[in-house]
Amino acid sequence: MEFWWKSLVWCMVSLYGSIICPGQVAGQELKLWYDDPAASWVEALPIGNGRLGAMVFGDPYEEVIQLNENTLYAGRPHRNDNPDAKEALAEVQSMIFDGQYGAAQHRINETFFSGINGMPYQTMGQLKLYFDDEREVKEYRRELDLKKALVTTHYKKGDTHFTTQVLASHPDQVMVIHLTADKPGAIHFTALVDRPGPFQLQHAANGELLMTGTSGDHEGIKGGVEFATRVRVKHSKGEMVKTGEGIAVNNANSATIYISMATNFKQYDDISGNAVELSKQHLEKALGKSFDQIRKSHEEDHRRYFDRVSLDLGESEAEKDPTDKRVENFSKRDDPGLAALYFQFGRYLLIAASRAGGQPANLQGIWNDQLNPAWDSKYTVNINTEMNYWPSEITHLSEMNEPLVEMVRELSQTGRKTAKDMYGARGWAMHHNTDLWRITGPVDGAFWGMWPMGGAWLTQHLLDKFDFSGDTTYLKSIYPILKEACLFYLDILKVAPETGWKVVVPSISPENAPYLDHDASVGAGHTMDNQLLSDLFQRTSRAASILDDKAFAEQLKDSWALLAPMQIGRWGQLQEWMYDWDNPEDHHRHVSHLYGLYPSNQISPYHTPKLFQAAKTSLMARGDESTGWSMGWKVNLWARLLDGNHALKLIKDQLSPSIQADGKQKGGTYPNLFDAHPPFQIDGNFGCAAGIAEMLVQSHDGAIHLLPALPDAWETGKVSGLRTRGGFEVEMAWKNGKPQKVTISSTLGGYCRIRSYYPLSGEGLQPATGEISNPFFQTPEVKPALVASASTLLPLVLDEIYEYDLSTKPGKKYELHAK
Ligand code: FUC
Repeated sequence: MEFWWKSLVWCMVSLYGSIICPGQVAGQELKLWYDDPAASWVEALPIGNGRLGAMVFGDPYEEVIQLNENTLYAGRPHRNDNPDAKEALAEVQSMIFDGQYGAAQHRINETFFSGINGMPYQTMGQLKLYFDDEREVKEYRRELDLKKALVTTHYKKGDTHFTTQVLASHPDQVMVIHLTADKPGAIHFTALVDRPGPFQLQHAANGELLMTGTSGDHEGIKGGVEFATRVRVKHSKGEMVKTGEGIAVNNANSATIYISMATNFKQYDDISGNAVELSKQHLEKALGKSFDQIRKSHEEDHRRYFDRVSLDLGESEAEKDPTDKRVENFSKRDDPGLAALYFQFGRYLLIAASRAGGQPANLQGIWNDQLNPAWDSKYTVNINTEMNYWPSEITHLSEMNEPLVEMVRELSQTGRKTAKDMYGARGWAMHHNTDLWRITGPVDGAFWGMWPMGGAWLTQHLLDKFDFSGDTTYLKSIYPILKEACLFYLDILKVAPETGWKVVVPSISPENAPYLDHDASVGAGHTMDNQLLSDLFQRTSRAASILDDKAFAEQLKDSWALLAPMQIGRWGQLQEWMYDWDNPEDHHRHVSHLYGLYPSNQISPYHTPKLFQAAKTSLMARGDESTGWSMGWKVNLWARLLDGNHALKLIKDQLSPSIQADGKQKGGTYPNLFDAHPPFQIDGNFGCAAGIAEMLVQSHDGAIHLLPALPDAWETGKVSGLRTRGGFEVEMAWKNGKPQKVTISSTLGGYCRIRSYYPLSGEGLQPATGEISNPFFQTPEVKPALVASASTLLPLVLDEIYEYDLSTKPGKKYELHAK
């Protein structure tokens, strides 16, 4: 009786009121939890405040907190253009138009590359806590609470219960570890910091550990990022002593460890900051606050964003299991809650990795334990960086894409010289990669890197932010970036002699080659390039009209008219190339030509049905299983193809364990829910989270489409807080696949068009007539597709739809019901 009572008190007290004991059913709580410490980095749990990141292992004998600061990159300000490109350009273009693709690729490799391929993002190192207590561990549980943004580890040694809580605070700009026990004087540990690269360590005043150093040299660029990490311990009772290189705390009731990290990085061309000073300022401010004070403002700050969206896809028995077991079994049993958890984990990661005023999330967000991570953990902009931000608008985290907007602004500055020196063009240019230094020259060689389209894709995100917010002051602030992106393409487009279309040359269809015909990747007029320019010209033209730059708006319309149409090839597929080179056996991870279907809205079941069918044929041929991010993309693509069951199949493929019985890894998910390319790449997390939203609400195709791609397995559920173009917000409950109660909130007012597979009723709801007058629901103009053979087209079968118009006022809510 007494034991029962005591454990209940322990459960309640130690978890701040959430009554969860080890092994208990977590219900629909938004937690990742495990009954073992992390044995590897992809089992550890991520925390972050946008700038500082950590992976928490939860080890009761030797705790590891792996540390990151997101401006710690190798190298220093530099550029990577090769001006020889300008002279070779005309020659390369005529080689391509002559069909000498291999020779053109060879010449590009000689003249376009500088040998500098971007600088790696580097780990800060790790903090280790040695507990020096070998007693057996019982009642172990560690968890990441997505709502509180808090990692907690509990266990019992002897008859003492220990709790460790770790968080990364945005308001206080420090990370904090709080160690407690339910017996007085039970806290003992030694803290040490180190890193896999060079560093200096000293004991500063007040028992503080100070680690300093400089980032690595790379590809001939000398390391210039100076970093500083400070670790300071406050404890109640007991004592604190210096030990060799560390600090030891003995016999304390509790201890709070403050970690402050900073670098000298100010901007891509300025590293004149003072890491030692800045880390000290952050630390000293935070030290004045107790753990509870820091935790409280941290939680408030995090929940301000996180709580905007809730998602319930139904409960199941599976929720009794730890998260890694749920991933293991996801494809074999019904566990809709794991999809909802994964969705919210994506939102959690975006809040933790991308905060206004800082750097955008890179290939690993902000979490990296190496000095030379895969693909340098920088920014690959031929899919990966964009995918990181797919969930930002629809899942109501628009503030989190501000670092991306700023990065594009900076690229528009550095990219001007690239446009001028390499192409003799106006405007700004970039290729398929960048890093902290905002390099804009091509990297990695022609096969992968000869793609001058980064600016065209990234600017779409700037425009999306406007379409969701309707903020014309913001539109004005990004307009010069858009205009100069257009100027570059207006200057470099060339007429393809055989077709007369204006095309980008040289370029690639990322990172594929038409192996059926030849194996060089470089060519002209690839479908994705045409689609990107169609979006860039049309959307910038619309922005120009809004902002009264009429002449430019007209020029862009005229230029759009000269671009190539999409083509449907010999097996009914959407052609990836200007020529019908597509191989039906091609399972390449990139599906670049399907950009027109998602994230763009050029391909629609209602407006361009032939292209819709051709896109489906192409996607079916590409297959399902692939790298993590490729599956994340396909979730969105199947959602846009209005096939919820196939989208869920992709989620199941993506949420299957990456690590196989033989130790080999495949595209999938790690035990900590990180996406596996493999290796870990965060884009897949974000891509799939966006895809789940896209299955529930879409707004790109002339209306807000409710439950456009709901799988049979999610027949009952609720969602709130999803955002749409035109500044609307959707809350909705559904049963047997049918929307029950739908609440539309309007922030901008104006007409709202609603599309549903079921009839709806509600005050002010009118059957839709004619074109919708709200400009945010306008769909793009698409040239008629060229079709090789109509007999190869898939038959089009669409569910019946009901469309309504609703006149809305800003700040008002509208309730709709199933009829
Ligand atoms: C692109 C992809 C790879 C990988 C890399 C970071 O090059 O083709 O699969 O995701 O980016």
